[in-house]
Amino acid sequence: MDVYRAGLSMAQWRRLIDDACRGQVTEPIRHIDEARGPRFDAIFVGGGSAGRFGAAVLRSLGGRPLVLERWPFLGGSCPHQACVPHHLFSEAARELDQAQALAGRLWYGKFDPKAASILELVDLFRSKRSGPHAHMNWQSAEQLGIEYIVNAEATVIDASTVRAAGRMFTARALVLCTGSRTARPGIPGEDLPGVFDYASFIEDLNYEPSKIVVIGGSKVAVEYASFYQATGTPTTVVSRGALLAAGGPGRMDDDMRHFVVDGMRARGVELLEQTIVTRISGDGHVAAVEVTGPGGARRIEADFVLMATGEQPNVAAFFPAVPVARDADGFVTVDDRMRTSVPGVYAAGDLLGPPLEMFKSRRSGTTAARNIMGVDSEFSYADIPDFLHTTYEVTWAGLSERAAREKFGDIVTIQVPPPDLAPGDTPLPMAEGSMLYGFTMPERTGFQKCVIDARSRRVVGIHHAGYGAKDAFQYLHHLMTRPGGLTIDELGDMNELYVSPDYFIGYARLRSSQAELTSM
Ligand code: COM
Repeated sequence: MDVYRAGLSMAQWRRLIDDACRGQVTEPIRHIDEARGPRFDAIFVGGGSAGRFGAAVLRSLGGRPLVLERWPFLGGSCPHQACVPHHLFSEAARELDQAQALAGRLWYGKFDPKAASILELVDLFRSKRSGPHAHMNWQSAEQLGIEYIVNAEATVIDASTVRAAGRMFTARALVLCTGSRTARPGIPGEDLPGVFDYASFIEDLNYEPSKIVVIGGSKVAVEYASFYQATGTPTTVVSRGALLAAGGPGRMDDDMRHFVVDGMRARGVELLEQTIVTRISGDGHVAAVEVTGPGGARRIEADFVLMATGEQPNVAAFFPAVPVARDADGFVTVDDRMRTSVPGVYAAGDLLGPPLEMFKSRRSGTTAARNIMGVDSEFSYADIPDFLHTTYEVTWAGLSERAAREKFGDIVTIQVPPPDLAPGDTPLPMAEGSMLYGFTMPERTGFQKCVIDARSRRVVGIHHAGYGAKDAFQYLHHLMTRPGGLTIDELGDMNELYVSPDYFIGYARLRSSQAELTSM
């Protein structure tokens, strides 16, 4: 189907995408300027964040990109199965947390777990997700002028040739951005009906779970378990190691991690750490998860299991035709310019491995595009701000207190609540999103810590569990990583919009007149 210059409306795009997702439109959807022939400056194999943003930048720099995508829309897994539904569920988790905690108080009625349906929320997402999809297709065509083919599998033939929609396309550079999927560890029973991953949970759920086991200890495990429990559905997390250990050490601060994990436990999530799943059992449908851990062997009944067992890259479209070097987990290795080991072939997005975050995809795609167009550009994702959701938004950037001590020796911290007070002793931190907790359950308002190198006075780590600090952190991280960094004195001279979710500006002002900084 040729949609070039067709000027499809959002409603037309939505209908077309919905029909294609249902299998009613199977032909490729082509937005290509046929008059210019099949030769491009770069072909982006995969139309997620990396491909879409990379193509937009390449075109801005005067190049001709082609994006090839197997789904009938651009934007990738983010709006379809990953980030966007996750954010919907996290917002629900936050609201439900308050509804459970304050049940029978203020305007909250008795909490009815039957009214908080996981299936209903998944259905809501499924019924409306083509709205964002349509926007991506419309924007890419109408505002960005990107040429693309969606609803078509691409096969890479060699480092400059790709076949898609029954035709051959060539380019002087390829950008591989085919994403990743959940790695299945090979646990007996993991293929039983009722065992899902974050993608099949969206695609296939057709019943209301009543008892859930989440397998894994990373972000996905923590996020989905928090949501399930917040709906009132009893949830157990089984993790081989300590929960969220992959975020640290050196990344997630120990005190913040404890606040987060203790908070999950306090809300009723059963956490089994250092525990191995030996078998998932059931007759025609999952019925139990068998585990062995510090307490011995145990059988946990469940009618729903979520595999949150890490990711593996999607390489079938290009490997081994283009034999790029890969790491021990199969992810494609690149340098800071996103160049793979094969000349002229770049890679971007989730294909590069953790962290699997959308901004990393966008920036790695745009870095590849710039370099292809001769604009020298580097992107290192070793030091990035990061976040997850429980019933809180949990955000961090820079170093944990422990890692900062190892690196700089003399460290001061600004911490709320301060280390000498228990969370329930003070209603702080309290801000938008936690005001109601501040006056009812002060131990639930949140946690924050700013880590400062005492000698240079530079802020080297920021950590926040609460509501609404992501915006602040993305800008603070930029300031922290400028050549001169961000000092406590500069932080204290900013104008805070009281009461802002993190207390760093006000507290920095209370301390920044000190010649010898002390913690608070
Ligand atoms: C975001 C998808 S949901 S993209 O990064 O805008 O392509």
